[in-house]
Formats: sequence, structure tokens, C-alpha cells
Amino acid sequence: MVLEKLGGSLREALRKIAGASYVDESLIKEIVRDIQRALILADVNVQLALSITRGLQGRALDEKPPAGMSPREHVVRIIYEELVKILGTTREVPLQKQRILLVGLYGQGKTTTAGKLAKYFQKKGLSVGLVAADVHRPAAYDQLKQLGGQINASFYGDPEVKDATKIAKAGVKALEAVDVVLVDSSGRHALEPDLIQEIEAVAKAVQADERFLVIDATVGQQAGPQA
Ligand SMILES: Nc1nc2c(ncn2[C@@H]2O[C@H](COP(=O)(O)OP(=O)(O)OP(=O)(O)O)[C@@H](O)[C@H]2O)c(=O)[nH]1
Ligand SMILES: [Mg+2]
Repeated sequence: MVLEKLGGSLREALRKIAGASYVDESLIKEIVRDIQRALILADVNVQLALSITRGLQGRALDEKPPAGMSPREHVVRIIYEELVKILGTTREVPLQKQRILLVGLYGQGKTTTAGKLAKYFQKKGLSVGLVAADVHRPAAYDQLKQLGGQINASFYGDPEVKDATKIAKAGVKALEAVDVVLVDSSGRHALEPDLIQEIEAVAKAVQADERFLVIDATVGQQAGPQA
């Protein structure tokens, strides 16, 4: 929701450039102000928003467009490059044998995401196994087992064992023949030191190729400390 609005505001700013008869310093400053406002409204950290837009304005005013590129295209390119620098580019998860650990706070969607990922990999022709390493929430084992049953994924779990590391270790061993092993972990309530210690031990036991932090899309700036 917030991000959709950000996309809209940025498009609006770019349209201003496209619609202007020529690109000059006052237009650049106006656009930079628009982008700054859009970032802050989207709950981007204020210091970060300022540093992004400062960099943007500096480059847009100082850099001469390369031969063959109009000032308009040049400014749009700078905006694009500076925003990508902050947001990062996307990264494809490889379709290969791997272990993925899902972590995150309570109720953010780890278990649901495990199911979605399992289906995704299955569609791509890989076999999938689920490991129930959430030992703290009583129903977690049943939830994941049921999910696995629905999509015909292999499953490993043991409701009697309350040691997440033990389960994780046994799980990846039991599912050795499976292509993609997804390990579901306990939700964390804020950032409790003992739970952080536990997840680090689990990560080590699993030797995860990927660790996915599952975050509710409405979380805002709290995402930083969680990561
Ligand atoms: N709208 C929406 N709801 C979701 C999504 N993913 C999960 N949920 C819901 O969010 C709630 C929590 O999802 P879970 O997957 O159980 O979350 P979890 O992180 O495993 O939770 P814990 O194991 O208790 O920490 C459930 O009611 C899900 O139906 C999503 O992408 N969109
Ligand atoms: Mg869960």
C-alpha cells in the first residue's frame, strides 16, 4: 500500500520531467523535492531520504549528459540509478538443490511462505521437503504437516522434540534426497537474545544456502532492525 503510493509519486515526478519544455536547475530542484517528499511519506528513514535526494540533486546538476543523450533522459537515468542503488536490484533464487531457512517475527507469514515457496519449486520441477523447526508454538507442527500434505511435499518434524537445532539437523539429514529443503522456524517476539541465539544455532545446523527474512509488507522502518 505504502509502496504502491511511492511508485505512483515517483511516476508523477518522472512525468513532470517528460512534460517540461526544458530541464533546468529549478525543475531539477522541484523534482528532487517531490521525490524527497514521496520517500518520507513512504516511511523511508528521513536521514536516508535526505542522503538519497542530496546525491540525486548533486549528480543531476553537475553531470553533463553523455553524447547522444538529452538532458531529460540523463536526469531520468540518474534518478533511476540512484534509487536502484538504495533499493537494490532483484535477485533470482536459483533452481537447484538447496536449503532455505525461513526466519522472522511472530505471525509475519513464515509458514505460509514456506508453503508458497514449496509450490513454486515444485512447479519448476524440483522435489521439496518441509522441516518443522518451530518448537515454540504448539500448533506449528500440525500447520506445516497439513500444508505439506496438501501439496504432496516431503515433511520432517517431531512434536516431542523441543530442541529446534536437533530437529533442523535431523530434518536436513532425513530429507537429503530432496532437492529443496525449506526449514520453518519459530516466530520471534521482538528481538529476544535467546531466540536470536536459537535461530543462529539452527542456521548453523542447517547450513542454509539462503536465509529468508519474512516480513509483513506493512512493517515500515522496523524492518531495518529486524534484518
Ligand atoms: N493477507 C495476507 N495474509 C497472509 C499472508 N501470508 C500469511 N498470511 C496470514 O498471516 C497469518 C500468519 O501466517 P503464518 O504463515 O502462520 O505466519 P508465521 O510467521 O509462520 O507465524 P508464527 O509461526 O506464529 O510466527 C495467517 O493468518 C496467514 O493466513 C499474505 O501474503 N497475505
Ligand atoms: Mg509459523
